[in-house]
Amino acid sequence: MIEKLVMATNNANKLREAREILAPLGIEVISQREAGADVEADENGESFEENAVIKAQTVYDIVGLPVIADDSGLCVDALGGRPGVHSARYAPKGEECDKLLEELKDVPEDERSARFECWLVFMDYECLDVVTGSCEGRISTEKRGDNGFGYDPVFLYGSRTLAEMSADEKNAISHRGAAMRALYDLLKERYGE
Ligand code: ITT
Repeated sequence: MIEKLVMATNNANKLREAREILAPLGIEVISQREAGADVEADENGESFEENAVIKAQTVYDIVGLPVIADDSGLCVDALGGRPGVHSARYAPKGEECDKLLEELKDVPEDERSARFECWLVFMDYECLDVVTGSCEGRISTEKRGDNGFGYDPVFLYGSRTLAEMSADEKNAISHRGAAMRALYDLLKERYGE
């Protein structure tokens, strides 16, 4: 089984979550910077999958070790799936929840369905795998909770926002948790325990 992966991301929260999810499964995750790849990929793809492959390839070309890359985002039904692939650029960091609440201010509670999606790519020599995970919920009418990052304070899973959950609780139901566990299953099948 693979014991070490490089994660192609500059998002410290994603890195932390990947470590929390994969460490108990025996896989150490090191950051692209720790691996010597201090780069920002040009995320000009039109889909989560394309962008995840671009990120993985950018870092793999430098480090030459097994790499994972996560492209993820929030798709809001009342907005036709926006911000979707543009979630990171929807608003300045720290202002994304307020902007979303403002955009949805006239949308009734039963029309506020949304989902987080995660496309996770594994890249190694002659090897490219893509797995996905999603998390269904609704957009709240106010921010709640201090945990997590990004849109977590306005994403309701049941009666709580993701920002009101502990790290373990979020990882157990999140899009990233689902994708990381799917990747683990795939690697286990290929490389054994
Ligand atoms: P890297 O490209 O370096 O990995 P990034 O933050 O730019 O970092 P993405 O392009 O995949 O990553 O954008 C994902 C955005 O979607 C992220 O910045 C958040 O705003 C949002 N997002 C993704 N997963 C989330 C989560 O678990 N909780 C809250 N917001 C999330």
